Amino acid sequence: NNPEFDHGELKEAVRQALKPPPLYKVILNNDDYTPMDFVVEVLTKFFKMDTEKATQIMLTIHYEGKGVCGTFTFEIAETKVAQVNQYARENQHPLMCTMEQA
Ligand code: TYC
Repeated sequence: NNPEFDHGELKEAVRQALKPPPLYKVILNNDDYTPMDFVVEVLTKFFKMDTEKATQIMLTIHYEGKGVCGTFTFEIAETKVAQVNQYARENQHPLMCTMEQA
Protein backbone atom coordinates (compact mmCIF):
# COMPACT_ATOMS: atom_id res chain seq x y z
CA ASN A 1 0.00 0.00 0.00
CA ASN A 2 1.46 3.34 -1.11
CA PRO A 3 1.75 5.53 2.01
CA GLU A 4 1.58 8.65 -0.23
CA PHE A 5 -2.16 7.91 -0.66
CA ASP A 6 -4.57 8.00 2.25
CA HIS A 7 -7.98 6.44 1.55
CA GLY A 8 -9.50 9.78 0.47
CA GLU A 9 -6.78 10.41 -2.11
CA LEU A 10 -7.03 6.83 -3.39
CA LYS A 11 -10.78 7.11 -3.83
CA GLU A 12 -10.30 10.42 -5.66
CA ALA A 13 -7.68 8.86 -7.98
CA VAL A 14 -10.03 5.94 -8.77
CA ARG A 15 -12.92 8.35 -9.38
CA GLN A 16 -10.75 10.37 -11.81
CA ALA A 17 -9.61 7.22 -13.61
CA LEU A 18 -13.19 5.95 -14.06
CA LYS A 19 -14.70 9.32 -15.05
CA PRO A 20 -15.60 9.32 -18.76
CA PRO A 21 -13.40 11.71 -20.75
CA PRO A 22 -14.90 15.00 -22.03
CA LEU A 23 -16.33 14.78 -25.56
CA TYR A 24 -15.94 17.20 -28.46
CA LYS A 25 -18.26 17.85 -31.39
CA VAL A 26 -16.57 18.09 -34.79
CA ILE A 27 -18.33 20.85 -36.73
CA LEU A 28 -18.44 21.62 -40.45
CA ASN A 29 -19.16 25.25 -41.32
CA ASN A 30 -21.01 26.48 -44.39
CA ASP A 31 -19.37 28.67 -47.05
CA ASP A 32 -20.45 29.91 -50.49
CA TYR A 33 -17.81 28.11 -52.58
CA THR A 34 -17.22 24.49 -51.54
CA PRO A 35 -19.20 22.19 -53.88
CA MET A 36 -21.98 20.16 -52.24
CA ASP A 37 -20.52 16.94 -53.71
CA PHE A 38 -17.17 17.62 -52.03
CA VAL A 39 -18.82 18.05 -48.61
CA VAL A 40 -20.71 14.77 -49.10
CA GLU A 41 -17.39 13.11 -50.04
CA VAL A 42 -15.73 14.47 -46.87
CA LEU A 43 -18.59 13.21 -44.67
CA THR A 44 -18.46 9.71 -46.19
CA LYS A 45 -14.63 9.54 -46.23
CA PHE A 46 -13.77 10.90 -42.76
CA PHE A 47 -16.96 10.23 -40.79
CA LYS A 48 -18.03 6.84 -42.23
CA MET A 49 -21.51 8.06 -43.25
CA ASP A 50 -23.51 6.51 -46.07
CA THR A 51 -24.42 8.86 -48.95
CA GLU A 52 -27.96 9.47 -47.67
CA LYS A 53 -26.83 10.50 -44.16
CA ALA A 54 -23.96 12.61 -45.60
CA THR A 55 -26.36 14.42 -47.95
CA GLN A 56 -28.77 15.13 -45.08
CA ILE A 57 -25.97 16.60 -42.89
CA MET A 58 -24.54 18.60 -45.83
CA LEU A 59 -27.96 20.19 -46.47
CA THR A 60 -28.38 21.00 -42.75
CA ILE A 61 -25.02 22.83 -42.90
CA HIS A 62 -25.96 24.57 -46.15
CA TYR A 63 -29.28 25.88 -44.78
CA GLU A 64 -28.40 26.41 -41.09
CA GLY A 65 -24.74 27.53 -41.27
CA LYS A 66 -23.08 24.63 -39.48
CA GLY A 67 -23.60 21.00 -38.51
CA VAL A 68 -22.22 18.29 -36.24
CA CYS A 69 -20.30 15.51 -38.04
CA GLY A 70 -19.70 13.43 -34.91
CA THR A 71 -18.67 13.46 -31.25
CA PHE A 72 -15.24 12.17 -30.16
CA THR A 73 -12.59 12.32 -27.45
CA PHE A 74 -10.15 15.26 -27.74
CA GLU A 75 -7.38 13.52 -29.70
CA ILE A 76 -9.73 11.87 -32.20
CA ALA A 77 -11.65 15.15 -32.74
CA GLU A 78 -8.37 17.09 -33.21
CA THR A 79 -7.18 14.53 -35.78
CA LYS A 80 -10.47 14.64 -37.74
CA VAL A 81 -10.35 18.47 -37.85
CA ALA A 82 -6.74 18.45 -39.11
CA GLN A 83 -7.44 15.74 -41.74
CA VAL A 84 -10.58 17.47 -43.09
CA ASN A 85 -8.93 20.92 -43.27
CA GLN A 86 -5.83 19.47 -44.99
CA TYR A 87 -7.99 17.56 -47.50
CA ALA A 88 -10.07 20.71 -48.23
CA ARG A 89 -6.91 22.80 -48.76
CA GLU A 90 -5.34 20.12 -51.00
CA ASN A 91 -8.45 20.39 -53.16
CA GLN A 92 -8.46 24.22 -53.01
CA HIS A 93 -11.79 24.52 -51.19
CA PRO A 94 -12.37 26.96 -48.28
CA LEU A 95 -14.36 24.35 -46.28
CA MET A 96 -13.74 24.89 -42.54
CA CYS A 97 -13.84 22.18 -39.89
CA THR A 98 -13.72 23.10 -36.18
CA MET A 99 -14.42 21.45 -32.80
CA GLU A 100 -16.20 22.47 -29.61
CA GLN A 101 -16.75 20.76 -26.27
CA ALA A 102 -20.02 18.76 -26.30
N1 TYC B 1 -22.99 26.27 -49.49
C1 TYC B 1 -22.25 25.41 -50.40
C2 TYC B 1 -22.81 25.56 -51.81
O1 TYC B 1 -23.88 26.11 -52.01
C3 TYC B 1 -22.35 23.94 -49.98
C4 TYC B 1 -21.71 23.66 -48.64
C5 TYC B 1 -22.36 22.82 -47.72
C6 TYC B 1 -20.47 24.19 -48.30
C7 TYC B 1 -21.78 22.52 -46.50
C8 TYC B 1 -19.88 23.90 -47.06
O2 TYC B 1 -19.94 22.75 -44.98
C9 TYC B 1 -20.54 23.07 -46.18
N2 TYC B 1 -22.07 25.05 -52.81
